[in-house]
Amino acid sequence: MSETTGSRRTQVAIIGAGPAGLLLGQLLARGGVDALVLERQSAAYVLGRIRAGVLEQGSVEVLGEAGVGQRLLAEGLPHEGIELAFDGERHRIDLAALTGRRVTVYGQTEVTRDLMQARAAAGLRTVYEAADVSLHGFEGSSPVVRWREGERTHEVRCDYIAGCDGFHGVSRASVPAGALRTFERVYPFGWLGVLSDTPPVSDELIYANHPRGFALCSMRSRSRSRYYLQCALDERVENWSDERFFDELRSRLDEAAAARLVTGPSIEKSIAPLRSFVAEPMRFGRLFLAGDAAHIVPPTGAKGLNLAVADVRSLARALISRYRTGDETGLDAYSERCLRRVWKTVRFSWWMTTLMHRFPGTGDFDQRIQEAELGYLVGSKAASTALAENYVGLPFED
Ligand code: FAS
Ligand code: PHB
Repeated sequence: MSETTGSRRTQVAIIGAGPAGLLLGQLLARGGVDALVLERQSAAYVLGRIRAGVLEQGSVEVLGEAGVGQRLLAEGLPHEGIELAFDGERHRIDLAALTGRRVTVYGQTEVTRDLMQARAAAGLRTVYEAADVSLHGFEGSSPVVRWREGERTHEVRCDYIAGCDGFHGVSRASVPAGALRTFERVYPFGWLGVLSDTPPVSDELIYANHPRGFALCSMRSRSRSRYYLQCALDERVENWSDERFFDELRSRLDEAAAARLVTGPSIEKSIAPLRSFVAEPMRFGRLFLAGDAAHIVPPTGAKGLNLAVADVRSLARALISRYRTGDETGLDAYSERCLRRVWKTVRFSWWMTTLMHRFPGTGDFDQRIQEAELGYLVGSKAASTALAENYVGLPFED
């Protein structure tokens, strides 16, 4: 029988210690707002997940504002272009020339590590391995969050709950049925990803559209590469030796890139499904959803993590304003403001996925349309600029 220990109090209970939850906690702390972060997994488990690799310029600026930009600025790799490969050739999209902005390659794992260290250094509390987290009373004015640590049940009373617990979290699942409208598209393929301590095949990212399927050459540093292959939904990681992976990657690259590919033992290998998903609205009384808890994009546009940063930036500003001045207009505008940018980014990620992947059962007509769009894209400054301004990140609204 679990026993309930004393009830704590905080201003904001944050569910999830991924990048969204930790960044929100960091921004709130700098704004004088108290928050408790509750995470289902251990810190080591959270750091062990290999996810995003590209930060928009706006995300870099927000992480700087949060006081966790030092290592990012020292170790992050500024990238001023990406390459699109098709028909055996590579075409550079000059992001900086077309938009005046750039992206930075810096792994999500490192962002999360920087946020974890900053939170610990400030003596701010994160409960890891919080089991059976449950949300209560967020439709009223005194929400309560409960969880279990071993045999003990704990609870915290708060003013607001931030659901930063990802796609499979408890927050969105706690919203009353019918109060939520969801939109979803599941893609008929996944991404098989490999991390290896080998020098990247190119200085910039290569997105390849090939008859055998999509491939992406990315990196984490000048000595650590991140590669992805489009794969069937029923693929299993154990069917892919390192040798088979790199042979298939080589077959999807142009000759020059294939010749430069340095292979080495994989230090991580995983398959991720691809989906587009949006839940509307992103607020329910005193519960606010942010990041993957509210939306999912296929990683083709490198947007998942960056969208989470944008949500959290807006929510932190609204909560700080509410506590400082009592002004709740930011909170009231949060959902509609985030969703305007979310849907534009969902569109871009869907477009990039549709453009670069081979869809099973695609007819000849659709194939020719894809080839024509690629040819137009790299030959038109207007079309390349449209890709570039989405890739470097759309402006924040507030
Ligand atoms: P996260 O899922 O990162 O964090 C949510 C946290 O909440 C997790 O730590 C989880 O353990 C915790 N949690 C869940 N349920 C809980 C509960 N009941 N109680 C307490 N805590 C709970 N984006 C890119 O831009 N590029 C990529 O290449 C890319 N690859 C990805 C691969 C995979 C397999 C996945 C799943 C996502 C990928 N993404 C990628 C998207 C990813 O980077 C997310 O956008 C990013 O992690 C969003 O951060 P959060 O919203 O914090 O969600
Ligand atoms: C990555 O490095 O993990 C990465 C980069 C760009 C993407 C997706 C993933 O579009």
